[in-house]
Amino acid sequence: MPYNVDVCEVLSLADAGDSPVLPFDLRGSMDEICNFAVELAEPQTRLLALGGDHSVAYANIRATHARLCAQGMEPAGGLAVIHFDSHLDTVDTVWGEKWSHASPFRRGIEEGLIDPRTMLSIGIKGPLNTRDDLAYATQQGMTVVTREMLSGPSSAGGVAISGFVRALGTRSVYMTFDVDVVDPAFAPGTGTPSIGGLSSTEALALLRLCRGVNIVGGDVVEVLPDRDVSQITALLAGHIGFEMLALAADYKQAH
Ligand SMILES: [Mn+2]
Repeated sequence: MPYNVDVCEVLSLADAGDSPVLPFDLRGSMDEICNFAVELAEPQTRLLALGGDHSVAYANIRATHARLCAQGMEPAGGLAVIHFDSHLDTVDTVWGEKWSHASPFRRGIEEGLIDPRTMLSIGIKGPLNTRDDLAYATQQGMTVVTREMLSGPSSAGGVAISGFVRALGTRSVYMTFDVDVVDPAFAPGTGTPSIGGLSSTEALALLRLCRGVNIVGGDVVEVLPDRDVSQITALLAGHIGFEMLALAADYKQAH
């Protein structure tokens, strides 16, 4: 409604089914998911991935980057990323594992898939996984809008998001939404619930501040059905996905 757009009229949508994974091989799963996503339809088709934990964002970012390259549109310096999360997910390793849900953006930056100077992380709050993940994000030039900076769209954080979005112009943006950025009162069905998060209403308002970005790929992740209550987390995540489609439809309608 805020964009005055009919999503299904502007976009042609199809459910591509479930990606294969290798439950005992995280690195191998990244290749499986990426290959599955790359081979779907024509390269200019845009991917919205639903489900999985945040590790799959790395695979989908790699696939989105490969799709752009296949069209001769390789993003200079890497993709811009708008990232909603309680956590930075820039940890180097967890118990020796480099490919868990704590590390997707570290790997993406290392491989040049993401340009950290055009990466915005929204809703971040403590406790941090390690001191190093924030130090790494800061050193790489990521923009971090903490939970404390966000108390409505006119807050310091809201102003920072609007400025970041304007500066992106028509750059190719990957949008990734970890449902744990929303408070467990609204989204209990997740693997790393984090107290003091956004309300559903605040999350929608912040997404709508991203109006005008050129979303070329995205995901909604970290829904854990076994911990959900009355499917309220699934309902929220489904709606967040719809909001991303509405942003994409609005952009297409305007260009
Ligand atoms: Mn995450």
